[in-house]
Amino acid sequence: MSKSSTSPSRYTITAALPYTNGPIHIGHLAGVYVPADIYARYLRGIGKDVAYVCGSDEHGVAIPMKAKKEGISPSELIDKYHGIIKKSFQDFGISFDNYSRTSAKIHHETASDFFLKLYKQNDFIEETTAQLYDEEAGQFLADRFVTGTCPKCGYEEAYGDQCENCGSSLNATDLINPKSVLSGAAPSLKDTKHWFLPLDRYEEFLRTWILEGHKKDWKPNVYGQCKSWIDEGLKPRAVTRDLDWGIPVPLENAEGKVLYVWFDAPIGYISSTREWAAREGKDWEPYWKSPDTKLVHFIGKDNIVFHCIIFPSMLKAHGDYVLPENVPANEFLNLEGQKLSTSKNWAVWLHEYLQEFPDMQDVLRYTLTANAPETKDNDFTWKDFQARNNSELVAIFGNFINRVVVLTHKYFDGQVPQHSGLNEEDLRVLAEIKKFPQVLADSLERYRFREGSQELMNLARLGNKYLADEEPWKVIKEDPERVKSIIYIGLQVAAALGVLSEPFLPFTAARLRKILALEEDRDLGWTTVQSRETLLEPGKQLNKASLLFRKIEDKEIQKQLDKLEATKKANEKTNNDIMDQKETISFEDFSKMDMRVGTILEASKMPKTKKLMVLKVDTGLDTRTIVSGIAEDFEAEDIIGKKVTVLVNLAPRPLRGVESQGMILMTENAEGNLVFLNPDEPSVNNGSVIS
Ligand code: B3M
Ligand code: ZN
Repeated sequence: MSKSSTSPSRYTITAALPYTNGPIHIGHLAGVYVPADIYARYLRGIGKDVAYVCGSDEHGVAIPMKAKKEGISPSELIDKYHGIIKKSFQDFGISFDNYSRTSAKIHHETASDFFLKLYKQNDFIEETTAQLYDEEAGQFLADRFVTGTCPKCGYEEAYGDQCENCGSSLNATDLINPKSVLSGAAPSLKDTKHWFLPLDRYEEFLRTWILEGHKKDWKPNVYGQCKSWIDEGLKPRAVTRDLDWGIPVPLENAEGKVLYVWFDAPIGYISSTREWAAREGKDWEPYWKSPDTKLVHFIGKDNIVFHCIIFPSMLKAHGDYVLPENVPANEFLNLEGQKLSTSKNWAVWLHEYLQEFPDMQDVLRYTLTANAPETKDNDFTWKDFQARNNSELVAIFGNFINRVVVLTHKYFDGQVPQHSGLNEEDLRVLAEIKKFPQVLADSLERYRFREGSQELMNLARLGNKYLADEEPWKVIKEDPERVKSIIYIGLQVAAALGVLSEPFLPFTAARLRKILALEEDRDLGWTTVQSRETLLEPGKQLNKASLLFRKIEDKEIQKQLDKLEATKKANEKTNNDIMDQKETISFEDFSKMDMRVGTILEASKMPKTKKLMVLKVDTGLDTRTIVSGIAEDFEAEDIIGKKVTVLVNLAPRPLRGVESQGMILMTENAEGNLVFLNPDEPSVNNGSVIS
């Protein structure tokens, strides 16, 4: 394949380190691990030097929180899920060169050294500031220990360090109405010393490197998020925390303080590379410091700010590292129309899939790639999974291979026939085969894995259609010589599939190469599919045919749907578990609130957010703007004219640049969907006081 002379020879590919607070599910696979694996396998296939690294992310507040919930220690929790995650990746064919873990000694050393270098270079601001503190729990509230309303988008379950709705990175003190996850109390403020990375100092560097340098080659969803953060102004971010779980800050007078998980975790890519290089007897530094290394981070969209703004600023400050060439973040995958949720068990867990669909890793790989949320959130349905398998993998790819191999055994004792001449259609098919390595490379080099998977299926279609058009099972009666050419051509397509399918369908490719007895053919690869005249030489003895895919029956899909239905019922029951009553208030406390009946006059979704809607509400007192987090539950046109209950004397607050002047009161139904609180008597006028 024609590759530009400047294309790098060495690649470091990283995949987001999964938290060891739960197993891997299809959202992780579709967003990060399957596309990264396709890319790594492809690059190896074209002869590149690849380090594909990952590992478990074992620090951060999410770990002790989950450990407490499971009644075990954080160490027991990380060992449990590190084992489950690592094994499920192996069994699913995610071909990391190394899968490490951030509790490893080599990572503590690497992260501590990294921190100390920046500290000694005065790259941090050391400051004592007032941080959120839970008097009842007796501890500071960092990250997931506190939730509140995101000041950027109004999402009401934002964490202290990040808002999962708009992806913003936050300081806990930014949250509106913060609440301790430990005690439910409103936190107080208490002074504490931390070290801050002054991101504002890197604004010019980030503008040049990203906004000018990667305007064309970074995905619009990634570039857009970076631009809005940089344009909104970057602030210093604390890179240490008051926690007892994590990497101790390697300084005197820093007892009880650890590195912030998002400071240490990306350094985990470097320590995983070091661990791999030590094991392989390689030098790790070229993979992170050589200018002819291409660094690519595979992540989900909620990790963009950490991989495009914070970690690159850290690498820049350190001074001798390369910067990521691309960060092709995917959007989110939903399941049967609902957001995937670890806490609600609304997921297809990888380790469970592998038990319930043994030897069908490639069916899930293919379905998740063909429907990948590359440019917008997408939905996984079990019906589609069945259709992708039955109508494409079985009916096209598998059917073609089985036919051509069975007929080779039936007519030629399993030997590749020596043809006596090729006609125009035969030559056209041979020419088509030669185009596919470049066609696929063009998709994969641009991280378009969905497109690539469909191009691969087009190669299978080419073979399937050729065979169906040529009908060797009929021609054999009157022209057996012709059948030699037909089967010869069909087998050349099969051999090309045995090579080019490997990045997408590694298990299938291995089985196919075995059927075609191609394992010993060491030099048959991506470039030779294009350059070599004959991929399968006449006279070569094939192994016996075996089915590459099997049909998935309706009852198997129904079993999965029933499983999700049971989860939904269990969640409804939990939803109905009534939240404890809040602390008692006085009548005068209550009487301070001024609630009125209002009517929604206008409604529109707020751009670039998932949950927010901007409403114009007639409160009887006036017509005002109110921003409400209801966009995932209602369409704008459906709520115009609706009577609502409005808290009219709530202090106005800016949400994503729009001033919200009040709050619409909502509650949830049994399915967890939002519903309005409104008078069931339509004659109640706007402005009527609720008391
Ligand atoms: N552990 C995954 C997440 O935010 C996080 C990625 C770290 S990559 C350095 O879900
Ligand atoms: Zn937000």
